[in-house]
Amino acid sequence: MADRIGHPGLAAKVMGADDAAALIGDGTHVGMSGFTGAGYPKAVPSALARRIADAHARGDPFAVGVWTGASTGPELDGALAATHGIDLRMPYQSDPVTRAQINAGEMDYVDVHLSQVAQMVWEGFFGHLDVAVVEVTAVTPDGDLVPSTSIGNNKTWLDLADRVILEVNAWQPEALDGVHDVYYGTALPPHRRPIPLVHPADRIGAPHLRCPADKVVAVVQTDAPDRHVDFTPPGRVSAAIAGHVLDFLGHEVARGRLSRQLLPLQSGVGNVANAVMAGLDGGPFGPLTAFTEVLQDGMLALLRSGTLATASATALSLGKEALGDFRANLADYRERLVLRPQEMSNHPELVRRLGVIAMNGMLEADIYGNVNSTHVMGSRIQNGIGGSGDFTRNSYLSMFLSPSTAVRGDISCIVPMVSHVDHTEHDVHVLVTEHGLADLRGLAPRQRARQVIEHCAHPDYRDALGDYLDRAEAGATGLQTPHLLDEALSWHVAYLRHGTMRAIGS
Ligand code: 0RQ
Repeated sequence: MADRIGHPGLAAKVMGADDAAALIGDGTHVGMSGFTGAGYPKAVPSALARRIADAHARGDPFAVGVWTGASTGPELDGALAATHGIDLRMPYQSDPVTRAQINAGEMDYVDVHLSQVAQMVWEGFFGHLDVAVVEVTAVTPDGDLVPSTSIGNNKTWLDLADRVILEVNAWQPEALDGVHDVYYGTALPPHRRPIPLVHPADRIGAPHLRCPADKVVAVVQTDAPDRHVDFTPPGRVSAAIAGHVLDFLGHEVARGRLSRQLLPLQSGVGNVANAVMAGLDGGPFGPLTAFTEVLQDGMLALLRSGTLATASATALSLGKEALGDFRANLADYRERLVLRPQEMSNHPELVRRLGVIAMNGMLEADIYGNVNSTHVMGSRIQNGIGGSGDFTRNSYLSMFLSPSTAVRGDISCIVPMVSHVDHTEHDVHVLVTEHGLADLRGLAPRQRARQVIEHCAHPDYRDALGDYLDRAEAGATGLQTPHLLDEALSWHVAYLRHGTMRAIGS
């Protein structure tokens, strides 16, 4: 382990997690590493949670602002939220305890496009960054940092924080060294230059993160695994959605709009996304590339089989089996995988230049193509927008994939008007459910509505939606996007009346 810390000055700063956490006080803004359960610090956040709990037991106030790359693990979000020790969280979370506190109004949450976090922090919108807590794989003799299984916002945290606490995790394979590409050419307007990346595999930066040794106040040694989420094998609904996506891509190739190599793929997280990736394996397309933020099991399998030639991301998010495979075959994968800061993996300039095909999940879409990714019943946060907006708004082809109903069929995911808008009708090209696919490109709103109802809505809800549209066309105050506002807005309220809201918890 000691040889993981090649810099003598930093080796001299090794201490226990409790001593490191003692350097973080009440009111501190803490930038932590971590993205979709990969590369987050495993020891200091839990030690900080204990420190906060002790302070609260004494009757002393103690809360910190927690900024990360994206979601983390129970040792970070879960532990800190359980102590009521987070006053503001950003930019993305998927932790049940954190979610409950946000929805109880006990924790502020700022849901930010992941590509924009770095610039917003540089511009000072969240206040000053006091401390960075960053997991790394190793420290080089020069004091440079070998990142671990995610990069996220680590470059920004290390650049901006007054003080840095490093966790050197012996569980992370040393062979990760060389996988990363940290671009140091970013700047704020008006000093920005074109980013010299024209292919997902391009390397335009350095393999390591930089951090002045004198900013490092503590080095904590850990040997702890990343959280892993096991995916279930694709069920009937996911497989049907994947089938529609694959047929559609085949159709686009047949029309000459895409080649068999398609365009760089971005895929959100979850079982549906994994099912699409599984469907691509052994299919007619390839060799493929990915320009995405998270590499999950399905994409790793595509890399293994060679269907995917190369992948660019900011983090891994692997189930147990895939993680084992990744660690065992890292020598092979490392040649075809690049991990970048999230301001690069999700960068609008790059997503637009490369012509990415974006595929993300959603909670609901309306008949005109507006999408809600974040708020159940318009008010309760689920996770956050994450990178879905970065990719959707800038991609060549933006798709949203979802089962047609939620909560055992009690809720239609196709509604007259979404209860919260994350992605507007202008940015959403294709909607897919297990019942079919609606290609909304080139269609006027009323044409889109017919397509969405016919192809995507569950048969149980098709008549009600069709009836709504008929009556809206007959009675709305305008026919560009006909709505009966009292009915559109009460569509969700009907679920409340039927008690479904109680069934899904509050
Ligand atoms: O509730 O958790 O109580 O069972 O919402 O729904 O079906 O498990 O959905 O895991 O595919 O995630 C949009 C959340 C979909 C995800 C979202 C209820 C449902 C369930 C979750 P339970 P599922 P998935 C890359 C890109 C934003 C970030 C993003 C997401 C729970 O895709 O977070 O895309 N996206 N990032 O029962 C009421 C509806 C509902 C509903 C589902 N219409 N009404 N409840 N639910 N639909 C990754 C990153 O950015 C890091």
